[in-house]
Amino acid sequence: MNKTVLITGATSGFGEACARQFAAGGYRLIITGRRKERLEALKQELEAHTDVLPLVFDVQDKEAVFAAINSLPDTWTAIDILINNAGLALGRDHFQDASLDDWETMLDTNVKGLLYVSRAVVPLMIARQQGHIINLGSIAGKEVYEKGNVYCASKYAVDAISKSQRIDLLQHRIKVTAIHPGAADTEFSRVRFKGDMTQAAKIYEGYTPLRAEDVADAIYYCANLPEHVCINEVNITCLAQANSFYYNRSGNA
Ligand code: NDP
Ligand code: 8X3
Repeated sequence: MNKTVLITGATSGFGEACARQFAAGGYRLIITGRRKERLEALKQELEAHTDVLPLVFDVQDKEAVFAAINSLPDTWTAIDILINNAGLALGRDHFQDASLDDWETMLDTNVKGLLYVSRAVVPLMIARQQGHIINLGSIAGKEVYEKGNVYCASKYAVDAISKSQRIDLLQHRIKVTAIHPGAADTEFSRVRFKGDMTQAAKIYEGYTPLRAEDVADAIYYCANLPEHVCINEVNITCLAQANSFYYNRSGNA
């Protein structure tokens, strides 16, 4: 096995869990994020198993994204799988109260960042007439919930972009899979509530949420099917969650 996977947002949560899972499966890893020290620590941990190339950039920064991908060493340009995972929610407020800065950061990261990284990597896949793009959407991109407004909008956009990538890249034999998880206990809520651990913990009260490894398992499964098979999308929640609104918080799930 000498396939290469590029994972955005590998410093935490789903991305970090994917890095471990794909390393265990023998993939070569390009791991990206803004927190350099975390990328270096992950490289140190995983390089006993596989080759690891850390790249530090902010997906919101168009020039930095293209500079990083366009200056990949020749031995790293054959990217088989791109996991567009970097993303975040900021705030959970009614539309009329929400911060415009938070809205812009979510759109710049979850939508524009995903577009920049995809546009930078897709030519490398087209040149080889093969590849697999795996985009992290959310159940928030399937059903809008109160106070979800622009985060939900950003994930609806990921859903739409995934569908259109699948159509436009069809002739180039590139698979596109959208993964739509429900509540998962990562750093996501701590980031959303800007370090307020009490508010973050409340999200997961009364039930067992998904773990990052659960989502990485689903991603790994989708990435390792026969060449002629593509799972187009996956909606994945914990046992206690039916959709964006209905949770079983009784403590029995
Ligand atoms: P985490 O907060 O644990 O991880 C987010 C990752 O994204 C980090 O590695 C972070 O790296 C990276 N990231 C954020 N902003 C940027 C940026 N501007 N440039 C580069 N990297 C960035 O969250 P999750 O693992 O839970 O989230 C991963 C994805 O899954 C997100 O797209 C999220 O919206 C989605 N999701 C999460 C769910 C959940 O309940 N946890 C459910 C459904 C979807 P760094 O800070 O080092 O840059
Ligand atoms: C994260 C899941 O329900 O917090 O995308 O929006 S939710």
